[in-house]
Amino acid sequence: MKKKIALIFGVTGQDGAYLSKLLLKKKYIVHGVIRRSSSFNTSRIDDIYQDPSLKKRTFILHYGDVIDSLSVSSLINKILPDEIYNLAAQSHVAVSFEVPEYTGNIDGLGALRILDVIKNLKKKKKIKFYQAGTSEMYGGIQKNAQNEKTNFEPQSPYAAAKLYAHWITKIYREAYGIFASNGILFNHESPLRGETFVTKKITKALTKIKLKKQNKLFLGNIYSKRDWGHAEDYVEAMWKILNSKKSDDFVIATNNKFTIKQFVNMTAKELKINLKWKGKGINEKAYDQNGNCIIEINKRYFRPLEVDNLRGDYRKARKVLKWKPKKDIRILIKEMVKHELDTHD
Ligand code: NAP
Ligand code: F7E
Repeated sequence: MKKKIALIFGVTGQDGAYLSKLLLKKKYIVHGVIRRSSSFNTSRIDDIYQDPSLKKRTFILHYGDVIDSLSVSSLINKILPDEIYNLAAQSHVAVSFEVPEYTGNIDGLGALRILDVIKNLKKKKKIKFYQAGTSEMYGGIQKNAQNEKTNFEPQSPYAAAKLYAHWITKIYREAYGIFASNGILFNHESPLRGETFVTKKITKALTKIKLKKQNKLFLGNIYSKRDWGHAEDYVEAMWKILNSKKSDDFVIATNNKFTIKQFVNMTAKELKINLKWKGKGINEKAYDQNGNCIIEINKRYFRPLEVDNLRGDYRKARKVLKWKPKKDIRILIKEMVKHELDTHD
């Protein structure tokens, strides 16, 4: 049987790495797009790298960028993949307030650039398209669990850009009959998570504090709530979305939410640190069993607008895709802490 061909934009990121590994296991030929960088940016995929001198490669990397239409078009025309996964993004919400135009260009227009090439190729090859949407699009003050019918109320340049990508995907699906689907993924984490996201920051810092290699961790708003899943489960959902009968939009989540403070407490417990919280607001602090202050709040990490309360209702994915999360927050924290203990320098 002919092997399926996938093209991943954003292959060097957390999800790109897990998705590549999943697709290789499923016997795909995987093409990944990497950006030119002055230092190596491939650490997450080094373990599956295949030397270009190898004859029958199944994992092939190309230089490109979703803000460069020429590279997007020439890569798609050359590879003619069966499936395209658009994971490319400036994915940090707080950073998007610093670089809003850049974020809009990558996270919003990036999707359009890919979709338009697919549209023009339609007669030559039917390519399926996955757009990496986000729970941040819901934003606002949400009371109930969010599903595919919940209104969007983005609260950051990142979320606004992703919402453009969400709608343009839907528009190209409906206007041109392209198999183009949106995943609306809630936060998902792993040992491969970027260092500045809160779960990685917490697991890394508390491990270092435990090992006496760091004194203190500074955090922002510890009362926002997130629905955290494991990236390994979520890339499986991406694949199921593109291999479903019909293109559509799906919420992928766990339907459980925790505050950042609860995540801190669970991580501390895993590391056998006895935490005691004292004070309120910006003066809230956490102390270890020896009375050392190891966590403080710093205004620097607060955002101009916050998304307070996210919890995803993934019933549609469970019914249509037969998908459900396998790893809960406790397993996630265990894995992240183990990784930090195993790799600390
Ligand atoms: P990530 O670790 O930040 O990875 C982002 C990827 O996009 C990296 O490979 C990055 O390359 C690449 N990229 C950035 N700008 C690009 C450009 N101009 N052209 C081509 N590639 C570019 O993000 P992630 O956590 O894996 O998330 C994957 C996708 O899902 C993102 O679109 C994110 O916004 C979205 N998402 C994530 C979550 C989550 O909780 N993780 C939830 C919902 C949606 P470099 O390595 O060179 O920077
Ligand atoms: O923040 C609070 C912060 O940066 C989570 C991205 O993958 O998921 C991610 O976006 C919460 C926020 O993730 C710190 O204010 C407190 O309420 O880990 P985060 P995010 O903003 O939810 C969505 C679904 C995506 O699509 C994004 O691409 O934690 N928080 N103190 C902090 N956050 C950070 N980063 N650092 C702190 O010190």
